[in-house]
Amino acid sequence: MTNSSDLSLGRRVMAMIEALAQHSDDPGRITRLYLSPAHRAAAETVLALMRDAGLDAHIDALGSVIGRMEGQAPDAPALIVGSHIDSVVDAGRYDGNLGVVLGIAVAQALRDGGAIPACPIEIVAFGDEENVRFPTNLSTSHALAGRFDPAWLDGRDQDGVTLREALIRFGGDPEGIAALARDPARYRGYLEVHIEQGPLLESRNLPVGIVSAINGITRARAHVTGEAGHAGTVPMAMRRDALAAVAEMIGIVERAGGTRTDTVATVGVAQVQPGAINVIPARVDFTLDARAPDDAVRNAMVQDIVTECETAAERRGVALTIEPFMDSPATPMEKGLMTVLEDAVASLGIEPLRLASGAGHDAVAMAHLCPAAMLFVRCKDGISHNPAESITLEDADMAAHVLIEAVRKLTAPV
Ligand code: HGY
Ligand code: MN
Ligand code: MN
Repeated sequence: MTNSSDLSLGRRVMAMIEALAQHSDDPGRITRLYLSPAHRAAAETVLALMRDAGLDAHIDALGSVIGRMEGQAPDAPALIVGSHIDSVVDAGRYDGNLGVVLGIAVAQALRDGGAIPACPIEIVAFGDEENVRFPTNLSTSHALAGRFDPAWLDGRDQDGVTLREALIRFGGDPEGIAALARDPARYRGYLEVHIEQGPLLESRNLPVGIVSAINGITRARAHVTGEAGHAGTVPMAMRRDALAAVAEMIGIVERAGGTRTDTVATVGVAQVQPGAINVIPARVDFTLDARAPDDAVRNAMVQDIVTECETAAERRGVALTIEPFMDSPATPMEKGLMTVLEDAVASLGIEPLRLASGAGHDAVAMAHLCPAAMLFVRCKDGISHNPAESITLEDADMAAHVLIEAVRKLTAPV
């Protein structure tokens, strides 16, 4: 069978993408951090879209939006299709959102086609996949897998607001988190469709690909404390300049990340205090994000970074503290589900290509609950975490048809 589509599914997907793109905490760009007002508005839009698609939908205690389509056998293990609706700062409109609206479009297409799946299907819009606002690790999907860390509730954002306080303001329920844990016996699998956020599919002229594994991630918050002083009077040799120290440390991170072709390391945030042109910086708070497909390689790289930064801090007479808050293991996708996705891709006349994911995803957390697999969708120039992120209508439509084929196969009567 090949895909002689009228693109109507793709158009439905792109329309829902635009509906979600309206919700941002920053005028003129897309920023939708976990539990922000824009996240609340987007969650309510997803709730309405799910209900329009015939799903029984609600927003859970942590702010995830859950839509459920009953099957012929209500107690049969369900299939989950999901992704996230939170974003980074000045984000693109497809990262995460695409996988959510594709799930909704597929559920609606099955219902409109009169298909009643053998088992229930749940569509989920997670809210804390980027982990940009709080020092968490895929908190909303880990909660479904029964792995929510209560310490996350006390984590603070850059304004000092705790996750607990933000959750209550959002309308969530800290006391209801434990009950979110799902029984593994009641779930047959998790599928996530996501933009590739890299250039491989485009280079191979393929609209979609099957994810083989997701790289491991270490994230940490670091703090360097030196001594404020007059920029005009303190001799260079007598300074304890926190920003000059961090500049050296950023070089250490960049070199460590580049020692292998399959590793990366990034300092994405650096906040300088007091931040005046004529004051020697007293303190810098910065972040570390280090990744590799192999956990031993990642851990060795992180250890090298820490050791070299500590040496630099000592030589410069500044204090360095490093607070790791994420240790996300490299996660292979489940072979059986990968084969279902490969067969679905091939049935539409596309060469099934397997590729690794340098980006993290909720599938890492969901793999603790049930078998998990991902389908990647080509994105222009591989750009993501950037407002220039884009996909084509045709690829959105193709992804929807692949997902329909896979969902049909996984929810067929046995
Ligand atoms: O950072 C990541 O890999 C993902 O976008 N959260
Ligand atoms: Mn994402
Ligand atoms: Mn992302």
